[in-house]
Amino acid sequence: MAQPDHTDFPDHTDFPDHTDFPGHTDFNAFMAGVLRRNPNQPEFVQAVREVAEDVCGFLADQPAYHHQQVLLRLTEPDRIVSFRVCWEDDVGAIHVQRGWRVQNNNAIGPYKGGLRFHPSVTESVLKFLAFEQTFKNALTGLPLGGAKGGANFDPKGKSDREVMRFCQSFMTELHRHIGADIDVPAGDIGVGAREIGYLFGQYKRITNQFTGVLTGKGLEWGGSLIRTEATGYGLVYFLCHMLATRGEDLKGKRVLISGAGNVALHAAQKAVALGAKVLTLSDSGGFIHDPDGFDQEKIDWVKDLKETRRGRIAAYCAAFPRASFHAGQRPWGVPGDIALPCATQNELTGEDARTLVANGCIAVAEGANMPTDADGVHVFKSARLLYAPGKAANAGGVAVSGLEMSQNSERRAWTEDVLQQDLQGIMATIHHACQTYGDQGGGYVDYVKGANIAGFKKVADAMLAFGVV
Ligand code: NDP
Ligand code: 2IT
Repeated sequence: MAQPDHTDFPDHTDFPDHTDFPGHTDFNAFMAGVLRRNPNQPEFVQAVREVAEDVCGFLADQPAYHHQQVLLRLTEPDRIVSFRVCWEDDVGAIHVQRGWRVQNNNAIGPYKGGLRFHPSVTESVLKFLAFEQTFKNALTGLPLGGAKGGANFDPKGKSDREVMRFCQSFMTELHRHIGADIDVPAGDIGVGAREIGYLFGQYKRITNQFTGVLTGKGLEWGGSLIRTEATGYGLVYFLCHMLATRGEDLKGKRVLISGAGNVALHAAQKAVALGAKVLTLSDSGGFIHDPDGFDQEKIDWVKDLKETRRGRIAAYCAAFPRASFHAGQRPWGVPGDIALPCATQNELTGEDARTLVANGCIAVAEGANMPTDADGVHVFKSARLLYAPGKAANAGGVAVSGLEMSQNSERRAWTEDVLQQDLQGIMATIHHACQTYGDQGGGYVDYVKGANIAGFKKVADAMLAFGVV
């Protein structure tokens, strides 16, 4: 019988013995294959490794999945579209950016996931995000596949008109690949309400259709209540469930938050509302430490600074002189009980994790996607911290995006009460799924393992039903 070409696409060597699954050995062989096929894509390999570490063990006595190479198939995106985005700045200079949409998997629903506009965006970053999104979306219990897209465009320092022209140019190509039942993008870093407006306006103009093709829309044109708040609020709901397993709550807890964007500020808002003392926020310039804590008024001040004035976080200290700004640093050295990384990937290293543990931190919940590097994850697991990966803890955003899609389909808008209840119910369900698959005995839940296996199982079962495609 003809063997697959081992030099081209060495999937056969990844699982040398199809009748057996010798666990750890296969994990190494599997990862060697992932590395070979994805050279110079460290973020993607990191995200796959984190899932494979747990899923390979789970597969050991699940021949149905490993005989069908489900994990291997999940690590090859269904497709990646890459395109040129040209735009003209306010003085007439022409710029060329690169745009992408990575459609990772649509086994359980239309592709779904955000768009990121940031100079650090590469194919590797978007592949890791689309891969993680696939598991996250499965955890929500909603019919959503996994995707991510974006461009290496930096909205910072650009005028509204420049951002508009960029968004229009980006959508002029992207519109061919998306649709309310095909792929539904949303926001992420650098893509907020303003960008979604320009993107939706251009989609509607090109196609002459008013559909739920994007989420995070304005309330006047098909958006959902609480979508803006959902990721940060959901993160804190998830955190509360984790704390409750140890008889704790948020009252009086000192919370360190990184970022000062959508996720960070709404997480801060909910944490403060539940009695926590939030001590830090940050942006790419450094972090601010307010020893008095941020109250709602201060959070609103930062929101206005970032969203309306589009300023830098350092400006906070001029308005609130008891606070200090630490240029070029991250907040993880400030003593605190809880850490909520809400900025970007790999912003919390092994060294940061050791500092947090040494300072008595009891819980870490990820608002950002993969903010903790591989070393940091192992530090948290070894210390048996309450540690929730982004794919579980920040799923509230995409969950309410899913609810926005449902509202668009029925051309109705649900009340805030209904949406709040749904969001809280979904976060509780995800927490329960993590407990089910991540319970290590002795009161310790490995939330990473729980999220990986619960997410994998749902997508894998759908893939098995479809046969080899
Ligand atoms: P925003 O653009 O609103 O805010 C991003 C924040 O992170 C800003 O404060 C930004 O600072 C900071 N930041 C971005 N890149 C870097 C970097 N390389 N180094 C240091 N700081 C950085 O994005 P969101 O709040 O929407 O997203 C934050 C994280 O949450 C991302 O990881 C995203 O993938 C994740 N997420 C977002 C969801 C959503 O619904 N929006 C849902 C689930 C996860 P600066 O202004 O200086 O760039
Ligand atoms: O990472 C994420 O889950 C998001 N940026 C939100 C995606 C969405 O489709 O709402």
